Amino acid sequence: VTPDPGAIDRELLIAEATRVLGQNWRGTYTVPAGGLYPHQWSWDSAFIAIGLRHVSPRRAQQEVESLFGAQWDDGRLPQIAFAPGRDDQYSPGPSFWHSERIAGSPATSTAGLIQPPNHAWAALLVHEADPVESERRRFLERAYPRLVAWHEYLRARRAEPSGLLAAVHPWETGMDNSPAWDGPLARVDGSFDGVIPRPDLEHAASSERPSDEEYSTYLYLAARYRDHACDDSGESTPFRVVDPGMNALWVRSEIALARIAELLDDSSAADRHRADSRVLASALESLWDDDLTFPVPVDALTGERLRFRSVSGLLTLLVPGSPRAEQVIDTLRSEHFGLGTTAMVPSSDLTADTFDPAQYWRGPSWFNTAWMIAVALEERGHVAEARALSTGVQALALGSGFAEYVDPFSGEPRGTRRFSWTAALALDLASRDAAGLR
Ligand code: 9WN
Repeated sequence: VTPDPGAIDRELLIAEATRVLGQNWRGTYTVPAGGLYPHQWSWDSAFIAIGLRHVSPRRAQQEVESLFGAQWDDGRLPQIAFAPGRDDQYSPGPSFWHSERIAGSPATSTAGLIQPPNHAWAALLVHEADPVESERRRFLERAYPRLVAWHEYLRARRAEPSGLLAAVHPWETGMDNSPAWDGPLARVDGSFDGVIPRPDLEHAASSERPSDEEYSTYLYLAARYRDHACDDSGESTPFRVVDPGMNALWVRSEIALARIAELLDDSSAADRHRADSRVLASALESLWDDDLTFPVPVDALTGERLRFRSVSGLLTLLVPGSPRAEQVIDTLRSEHFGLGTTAMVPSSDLTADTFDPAQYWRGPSWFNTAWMIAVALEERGHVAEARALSTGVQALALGSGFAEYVDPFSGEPRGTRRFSWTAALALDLASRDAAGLR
């Protein structure tokens, strides 16, 4: 499925995507989708801001700032900042987390977990869209200390001896039911005691969402983390994985922080961020698996490599200078991900027994990962493949009604519709094309 670039009506795409973002805007931030996700999500907001910067740089800044309003004293940016007064449509919600009972939580109600750190990267892109408006609102000056505190949290509370950050829950990776987590989840000895609410199934088919069994473990892990005051101690979680995608985004954001520090005339801070990014980038190399010739996650509790090819490993392409990038791109082109032969890029190895074209992170193609891979291919000079992927993202976003994810072969919409990051990132690519910029 390789859509013809000439066949996309870019004006229509930009207009429709802007409409989706308008509908999902809640005054100071954007919900991922009305219905299924009625609150503010962390890495969603960063992706959304990257699209919003073309519609309204000011709104893009507010999107990020609104998430900073939910930052904890320890620097963490929470997975979810709950909309006040909404506890019905999404589980687990504010009455599950009771963040107000945990020391160091913000005034607003939030989840205790985190999501991948794409925020500094997004903040820089938002600034670059309109430096004058950014300077007028002192956007970077205000954002910088928040972003530094966020990265400090990762370093102080989440870093493993390798220096890489660990996720304490599958939700933190943003790729919740990736087959890579099957092994570590099977080792979790506990399940949630109580009814498992599934309001999500009112908005998406059960064949396209995690199972009740998976939810039982997710809720058990979340409750245990909460009951340990989200303190990141060994006791707080029996699940701890080092994910290539999360760490690649951390490197990318650390590099963005260096640039932000430079723009704020702090060259010694810029040097520090650059040095930190290099240390992280070299630690990321430890995830390379010689058998699969691909970066894989590690179970931080057992030291075991989780030998599975997931789209998360492809995100290491975002790290400049990564020595194995061309080998990763070869895998992207191979039967495992089928670049150019499938719509966008599947979330999981096409040849794996677990592959399922409809099931959430176990096969379908997602727009945020395709956008990141298109950006990385372009930066690395694989321009034709980058443009083809960008065209795929734009055509499928519009054609699917801005689906949350799509079947990699047919491009059929899966999950919910009018999904914000799908609209935002397609809008970003269309705006770059329209401006003749890359
Ligand atoms: C749990 C909001 C989020 C995304 C994640 C995606 C999905 C939530 C859920 O939706 O996860 O965080 O309830 O399924 O997996 O990447 O941030 O769009």
